[in-house]
Amino acid sequence: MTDAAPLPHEDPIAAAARAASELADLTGAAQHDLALVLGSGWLPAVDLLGETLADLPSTDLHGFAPPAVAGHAGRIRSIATSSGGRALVFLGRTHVYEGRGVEAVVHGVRTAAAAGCRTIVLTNGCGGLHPEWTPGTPVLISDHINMTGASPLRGATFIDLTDLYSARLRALCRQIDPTLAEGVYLQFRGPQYETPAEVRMAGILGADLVGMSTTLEAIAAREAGMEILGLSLVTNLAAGMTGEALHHEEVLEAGKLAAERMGGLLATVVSQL
Ligand code: 8IG
Repeated sequence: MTDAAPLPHEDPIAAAARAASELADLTGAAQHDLALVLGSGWLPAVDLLGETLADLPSTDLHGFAPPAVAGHAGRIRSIATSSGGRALVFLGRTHVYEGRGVEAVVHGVRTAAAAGCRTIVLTNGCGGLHPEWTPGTPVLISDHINMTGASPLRGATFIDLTDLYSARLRALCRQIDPTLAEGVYLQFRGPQYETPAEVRMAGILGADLVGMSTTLEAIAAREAGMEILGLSLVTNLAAGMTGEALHHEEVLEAGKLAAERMGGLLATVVSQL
């Protein structure tokens, strides 16, 4: 463990390379093949992914900040997948609203790329805009709207975001589970949940899901040349869609209830990557 976050004056790619080198030492794996970021509601699924070969607090690696949110565990596991690959699993992530800067938000993604991962599965818990998507419903992310006003890119880095969320990987998921819906994920900065008016705005803009993560990670992953699968778990109906207020606890509860389905889905996907 060294600095609390990639330092403002430190090159983020160099910081990720350093973390990846420490990861190789601590896990005994020179390379990892794919990465998964497990967000709210997805953590209980981790035990179904394969045999855990190493498990460490993310703060053991250069540039990772301690977790700020209950239920966001901040650990990293190295897992043997049933297809003979090695997966790097991030349990918890750094969010924009933590105020540590965009570089800290995407440091895990860049570390995964530096560790050799060519594919990344980005998961999150989110609010759903369609009443038929009851809490516990998984949705494939087909595209995103980044409303954070931020970007992980520096300078004139004009990267293409067409097919950001791999059509190939989405089709693979639909083969595994033909009932899977697809939707556009809109990221707000948070940490407050939306007002009902903001949820209506999100719907008018073309969103099906609202959350506080994923889009900046996807952009950084695309910059690094990775193929991206985005999976949301609708843990609650977005604000104003029911008469109820939103609570962080219901988010965690929906995850526990959906763990088996999510774990099964993820394990099957991972075995085919
Ligand atoms: I879990 O309803 C979860 N994360 N912005 N809105 C936003 N983020 C979320 C929500 C939600 N639920």
